[in-house]
Amino acid sequence: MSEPYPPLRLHVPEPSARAGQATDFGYLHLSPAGAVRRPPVDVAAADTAELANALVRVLDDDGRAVGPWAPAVDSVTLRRGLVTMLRVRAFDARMQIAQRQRKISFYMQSLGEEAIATAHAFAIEPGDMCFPTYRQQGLLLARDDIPMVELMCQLMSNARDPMRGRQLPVMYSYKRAGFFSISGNLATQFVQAVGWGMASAIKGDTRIASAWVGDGATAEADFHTALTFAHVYRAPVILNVVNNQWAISTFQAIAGGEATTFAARGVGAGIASLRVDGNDWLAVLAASRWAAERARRGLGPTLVEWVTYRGGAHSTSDDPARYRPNDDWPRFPLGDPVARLARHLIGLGVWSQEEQASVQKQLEAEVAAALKEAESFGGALIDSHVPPIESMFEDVFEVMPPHLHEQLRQARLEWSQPGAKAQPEGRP
Ligand SMILES: Cc1ncc(C[n+]2csc(CCOP(=O)(O)OP(=O)(O)O)c2C)c(N)n1
Ligand SMILES: [Mg+2]
Repeated sequence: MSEPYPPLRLHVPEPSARAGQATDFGYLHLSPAGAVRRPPVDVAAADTAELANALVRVLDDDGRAVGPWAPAVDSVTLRRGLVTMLRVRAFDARMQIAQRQRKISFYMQSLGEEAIATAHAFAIEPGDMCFPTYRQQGLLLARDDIPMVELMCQLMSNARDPMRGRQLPVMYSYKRAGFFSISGNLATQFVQAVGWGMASAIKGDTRIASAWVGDGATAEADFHTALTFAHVYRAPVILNVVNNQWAISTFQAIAGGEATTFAARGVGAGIASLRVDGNDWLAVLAASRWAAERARRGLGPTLVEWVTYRGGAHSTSDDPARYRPNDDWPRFPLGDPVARLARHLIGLGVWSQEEQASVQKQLEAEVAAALKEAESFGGALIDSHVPPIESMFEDVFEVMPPHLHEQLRQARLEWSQPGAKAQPEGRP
């Protein structure tokens, strides 16, 4: 008689460590810098299977750029790349404090992930359209035409908020900068980007799309739907998966990153895919250029998994000390993207610790001045600022319909009653 089967059990993935313990980062399966081959842009999707399971890296432990992925990039661009990352970090740090000071209600920083959005911004062209999540502020802060003060006004929903308070803080929107309105509904970015890329091809345009999603959000059906459409129609799109190891308090293994990689999802869907060191500014630049070139040449989509670590809390409403070790980020084997690029530039003789300290000071002054200016337009929570009642009704329809006129009249009347809680600013 054969042995009876044991009772069935489900596997529930767990991170190797929780608070007070030490994470075993062996699960990351890293490749040495320079070890992964760089195929031609017209590679068949199936021939990228090995690349989707390895890790494309350029900067080695001594800060040298090695291997076939080392991009051609001049020292002016490299310096700009580093300053941009420092700018994002300075902005994030100040906004984090501003939330604690009750100047803004909510913030989401990209600490530790700055290389991904900033280097990607250097690899795409004006007119291309990014469909970002809330952690790609680097795409905007890499540009000269987006004033920092305007982002702060958005965070404050004040009189100069380009979104007029109709988006949650952090959910920026900049058509002119190729930055599609951020949606809080995760993974919608993927279907929208593929659709936009398909429309670009249908119109015979040359512009490409860049889609963004986190490790956790790949578990959404939209992610898989987008992959199917992108593959079938060879949509001109870069499919970015930022694997920062966590989805709020949920470890990436729960979204399916334990026994396979997120990049391998792309290969399974017939899409050329790469797994890349997201803390290596040069690797991000090189892989983004490679993917953009494929899209622009009509070779179809590329899925890129950027391996990184969410250095800070998920948002200002989160406390990661409750679910992961505090020293994870300093112990993360791929290090700090800022320190790694700085080391490379110092090695090339085009940067120094002293210059970094002085640039840091300048950036902090830039951020402080922008915050002061933003506050002058009202909106800091601590000032109990209440926007004019009219702003609730204006700019919804091109011409305000009669029923809104009537509601506005009633609202004005109610606000003017004695005992109304707060008096909004009147309008002449
Ligand atoms: C469809 C949907 N489900 C759930 C949420 C709530 N939520 C907001 S952020 C988040 C975690 C997302 O994690 P990940 O995709 O890894 O991105 P990260 O925050 O790490 O950048 C969740 C579950 C949401 N906004 N939308
Ligand atoms: Mg995540």
